Amino acid sequence: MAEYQNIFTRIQVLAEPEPGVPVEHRIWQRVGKGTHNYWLGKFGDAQVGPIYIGSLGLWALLFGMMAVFIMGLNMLASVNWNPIQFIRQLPWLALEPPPAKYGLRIPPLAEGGWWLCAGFLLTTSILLWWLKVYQNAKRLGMGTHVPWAFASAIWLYLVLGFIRPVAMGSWSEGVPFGIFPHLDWTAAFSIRYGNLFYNPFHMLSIAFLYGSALLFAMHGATILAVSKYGGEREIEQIVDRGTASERAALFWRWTMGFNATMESVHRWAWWFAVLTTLTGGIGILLTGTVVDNWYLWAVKHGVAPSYPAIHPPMMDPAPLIGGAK
Ligand code: 07D
Ligand code: 07D
Repeated sequence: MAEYQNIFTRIQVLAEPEPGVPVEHRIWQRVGKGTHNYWLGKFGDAQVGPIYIGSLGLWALLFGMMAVFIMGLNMLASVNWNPIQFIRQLPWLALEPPPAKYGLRIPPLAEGGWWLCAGFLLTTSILLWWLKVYQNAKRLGMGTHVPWAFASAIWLYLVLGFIRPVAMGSWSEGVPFGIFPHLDWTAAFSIRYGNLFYNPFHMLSIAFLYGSALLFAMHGATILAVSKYGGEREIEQIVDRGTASERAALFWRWTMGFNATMESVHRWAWWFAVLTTLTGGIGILLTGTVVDNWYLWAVKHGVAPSYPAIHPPMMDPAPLIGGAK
């Protein structure tokens, strides 16, 4: 007799692998017949495959692998091709964008040219993967909510590495590839532009990010709590509200006087997630292009208090030290 727990484990029902609905194929076929994996079954559906790679998927993987290869080789070169040091220092290694003196020109490979190549390949890969996601949604007769949510993340990525550098007239504004180096860039960016906390779009992005975590926790917890009444069969509960939905709704009405519906909670989740990166991208695009110093902006608009008059007037220090404009 299996014990039913729904926090960490699930009961695995093993049946013949499900091939999925037939879809029209041109060149590509689904690869494999599908098998079951016990450990994956702990996290999701135990069935693995069949997988449909398709032309878009194949090209996306190839471009992505080339990008990672270029990043890896540049990082390896930066530790004198020593594989031990490469592994030891990996989190600190970087492939940096070109220096400011090159503007938007093509620099030599060793001075940021590789960064441009890797960025171009990574962007191509991500855009092809987006097309694949869109195509999959269409082929399966689904709505296109997943690709549009993904597009919102891609918007922030493009602003960070392409749109804003172009608007600023310099590739040097882009983000380096590297685990800690990209965090250093993030901190330096905030300081350079007078503290990103005062950027209202950073505030909005944070509110949606925190809101996403809260909604995810509330929704996940609610559904698990009513799964003994079949609550995880959400579609059935939308079409024919059963005792699971009734209890879940009542719980939230008792708790806070209002409840989402089985459908609307997913709309909340989608918008909160999408708006995190949508507002974030707007905030980054405005930084340095429209607003040079968010602290001074906040003082001007009455968001932050100015320092007492005992100090000389506060100026943006960046132009004095020759920072990129
Ligand atoms: C859990 C889905 C799985 C995805 C994972 C990421 C790579 C990178 C590449 C070594 C939630 C796979 C990682 C492929 C390897 C090389 C060259 C998603 C899940 C596990 N960041 N960031 C991380 C990226 C930016 C910031 C981690 C990417 C901005 C802060 C990981 C991008 C700014 C912190 C990572 C990107 C910024 C991180 C974990 C692109 C402002 C952390 C990510 C393409 C938004 C955290 C050491 C994660 C950390 C972290 C990847 C952009 C800030 C390496 C791919 C420039 C403050 N970022 N990031 O779990 O631990 O995401 O850093 O734009 O504290 Mg970042
Ligand atoms: C990066 C979308 C692009 C990713 C894509 C994925 C691959 C890998 C591989 C699966 C994450 C491509 C994937 C290539 C595939 C595998 C294996 C999404 C990305 C397409 N901040 N901050 C945000 C907070 C500070 C700064 C957002 C908090 C400081 C900068 C978020 C705090 C300074 C930027 C947020 C805080 C600073 C941000 C990111 C607290 C640093 C941005 C949202 C409590 C000293 C970004 C407007 C997101 C942004 C951003 C949160 C503090 C700098 C809400 C909670 C003041 C420069 N910050 N931040 O979803 O949009 O990112 O800003 O202190 O650029 Mg911040």
